[in-house]
Amino acid sequence: MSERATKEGLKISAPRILVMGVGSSGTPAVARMCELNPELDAVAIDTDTKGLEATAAIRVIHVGRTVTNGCSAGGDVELGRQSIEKDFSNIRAQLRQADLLVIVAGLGGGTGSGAVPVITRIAREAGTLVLCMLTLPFAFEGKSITRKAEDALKRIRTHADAIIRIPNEMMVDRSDADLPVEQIFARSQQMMIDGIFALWRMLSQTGVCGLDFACIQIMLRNCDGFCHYAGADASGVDRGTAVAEKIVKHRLLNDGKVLEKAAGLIIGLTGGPDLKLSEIDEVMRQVQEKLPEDSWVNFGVAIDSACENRLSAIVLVAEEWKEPLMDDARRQMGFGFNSGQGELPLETIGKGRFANLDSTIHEGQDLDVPTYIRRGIKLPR
Ligand SMILES: Nc1nc2c(ncn2[C@@H]2O[C@H](COP(=O)(O)OP(=O)(O)OP(=O)(O)O)[C@@H](O)[C@H]2O)c(=O)[nH]1
Ligand SMILES: [Mg+2]
Repeated sequence: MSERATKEGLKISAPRILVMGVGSSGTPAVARMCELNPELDAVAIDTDTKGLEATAAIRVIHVGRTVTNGCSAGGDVELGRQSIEKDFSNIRAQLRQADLLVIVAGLGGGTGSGAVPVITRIAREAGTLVLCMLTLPFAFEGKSITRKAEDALKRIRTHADAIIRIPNEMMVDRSDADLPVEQIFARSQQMMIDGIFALWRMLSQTGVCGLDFACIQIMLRNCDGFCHYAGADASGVDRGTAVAEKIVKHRLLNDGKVLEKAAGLIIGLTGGPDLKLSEIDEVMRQVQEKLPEDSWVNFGVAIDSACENRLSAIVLVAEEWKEPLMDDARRQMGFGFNSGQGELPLETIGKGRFANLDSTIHEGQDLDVPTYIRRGIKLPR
C-alpha cells in the first residue's frame, strides 16, 4: 500500500495498482489508458519491438530478444512462453510494488497466449492479487486461434485470481456487418480501457461510501476464476435511470442475464458534487431487482469534481462463489499479505430463540457471549 497524508496529517493508504499490457493488442490499450490517465502505473510487454516503439510514452519491456529477434512470436504460443521465461526476473521486479496486477491482452496470438500464463504464475508466487482482462478471438479468426485462446485461458485460470473475458464476438451487432473490422476491435479495446479506468478510480479515490481494496479482494478471491464486468455512464437529468438501464441490459452481462444468477456483485458509482440520493437509489434498485436474494453485494460511491452532471457505474459480477481455501482465507485476514487491515464490524445481536433462558455465568462471566467480545479481542479482516 502507498501512503499519502491529508491536510490534517492523517495517513491514507491506497492500493498500488499495476496495469500490464501484453502483446500487440494489450500494448496499445495500455498506452491509450496512460494518455487518458497519466497517473496510472502501467507497463507494456511485447516480443515485437515495432509495437513497443509506437508507444514510446510509457514504460516498456521488450522480452525474448534472443528468442524472436525483435519480431512478434508469429502466433507461436511456445515462443511467447519462452520469451517471457527468459525475462522472468524483470517481470518479478515489476511486481515488487504492486498490490493488484491487472493484465490486459488479446488471446489467440503467440505473445499474449504464451506470456500471460507465465506472468500470472510469477504474480501468484509473489502474492500479488491478479485480475486479467482478456479479449477472446472472433469466430472468423478460425478454430486453431480459438483453441489457442481456450488453452491459454485454462492455464491462466490456474494462477489468476479472476479473469474478465471480453469475447470480440460480443462486440458485434447484426447492424455492424459493414463496419471496418478495426472499429470493432477498437470497441473491445475501449471496453477494457473503461473498465480499468473505472476500477482504478474506484480504488484510488476516497469515496463517500466505502468500496475499498478489501472488497475487491473478497470478490476476486471468491469468484472462482471468472467474473464479469460492465460499465456505463450518462449525463443530464435522467442519468440515474439511464445508467441503471444500460447496466441491467449490458451486452457483457449477456444482456443482463448474468445478473439473474449472480452469486456476488460489486457496484461502484461515481458522480459529481451534484450527485443525488435518488440517482444512487435508482441504479441500486434496478440492479438489485435482478439479483437472486442471497447474493453477496457491496457498493461504493465516489465523488469526482470532474463528473459534474454525470454519473458512471462499474459492476463486477461473479456467477460462482467458492469457499475460500485456507491459504486464501489467511490472506483475506491480512496474515502475511500487504493488504490494509481493519476490524470486522462484529457485534452481539440478541440471543434469538434462547432469549428467555438464563445466561451461563461462570466466575462472573457470561459464557453465552462469544469469547472475542467478552475479552474485547478485535478480529482483523
Ligand atoms: N481488441 C483488440 N483485439 C485485437 C486487436 N488485434 C488483435 N486482436 C485480438 O487479439 C488476438 C491476439 O492478437 P495479438 O495481440 O496481435 O497477438 P500477440 O499476443 O501480439 O501475439 P504475436 O503477435 O503472435 O506475438 C487476436 O487473435 C485478436 O482476436 C486489436 O487491435 N484490438
Ligand atoms: Mg503481436
